Amino acid sequence: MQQQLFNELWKGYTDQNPSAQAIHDLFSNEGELVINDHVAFRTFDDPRMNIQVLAKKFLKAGYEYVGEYKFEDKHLNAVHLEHPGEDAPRVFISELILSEFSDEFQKIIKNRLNSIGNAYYSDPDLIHKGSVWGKPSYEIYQKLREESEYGAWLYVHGFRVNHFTVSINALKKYDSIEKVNQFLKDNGYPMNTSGGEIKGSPEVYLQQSSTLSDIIKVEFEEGVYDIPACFYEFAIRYPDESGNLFSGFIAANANKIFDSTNYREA
Ligand code: OOG
Ligand code: NI
Repeated sequence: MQQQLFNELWKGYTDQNPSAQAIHDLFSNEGELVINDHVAFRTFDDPRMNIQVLAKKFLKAGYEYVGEYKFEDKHLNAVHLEHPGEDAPRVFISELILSEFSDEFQKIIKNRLNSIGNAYYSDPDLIHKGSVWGKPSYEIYQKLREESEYGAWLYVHGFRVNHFTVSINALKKYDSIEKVNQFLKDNGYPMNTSGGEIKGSPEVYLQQSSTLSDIIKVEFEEGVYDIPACFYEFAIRYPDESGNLFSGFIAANANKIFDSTNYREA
């Protein structure tokens, strides 16, 4: 039942980030079944568009809140939702805590958020809408980065799925994160090495890795510039003390996954 929603999200994501489709096809061509462990979204903690607002679409579809996370150094809150009745991907939503930034940073973001009517934010399809605010400024993008790469990314890209995640548990031949990473590197995809290529360990029941975001051309007020968009993630889960596969997220892993969208030269 969630298939249509995830198909739409996949279309928007792969249209913008062709490497995700290419990697998906590489695994399919190896005879692998590509299943999504989770998808992730980013937002600001402004009450017009915070986690609760983005979660609405999923709550309506039968999802429930399961986990809560905090990232002090990145000034983020996050939650994850699961669908109790269906084999649907987990949904991870984070939000930037604006009050923890400089006055100037807050002013820039507030101006952008106020540049459109509040009705835009109550659209149930907000999660597909991307940058609802029109052309960004490259100078401001670079300025926001001094305080938050996440904030700068969100200022430009707006509301869209930030990554899909391949479940390594569902792969046959590529049955470890080491094998997956090697396969990606052999095919020329640069990996996020922040905190090491593999985030987590069997001891915390979750290992993750991700590609670096695709660099795409974005039209700014000042002209067209190459900047990072979205990435593809890979996750393997292990049984916890209860004997069931661990289903949550690990803040220390996630903290480094966020860095996949950091600005870098093309
Ligand atoms: C989310 C980073 C965290 C995970 O699986 O722990 C994450 C983001 O980059 O928006 O995806
Ligand atoms: Ni993720």
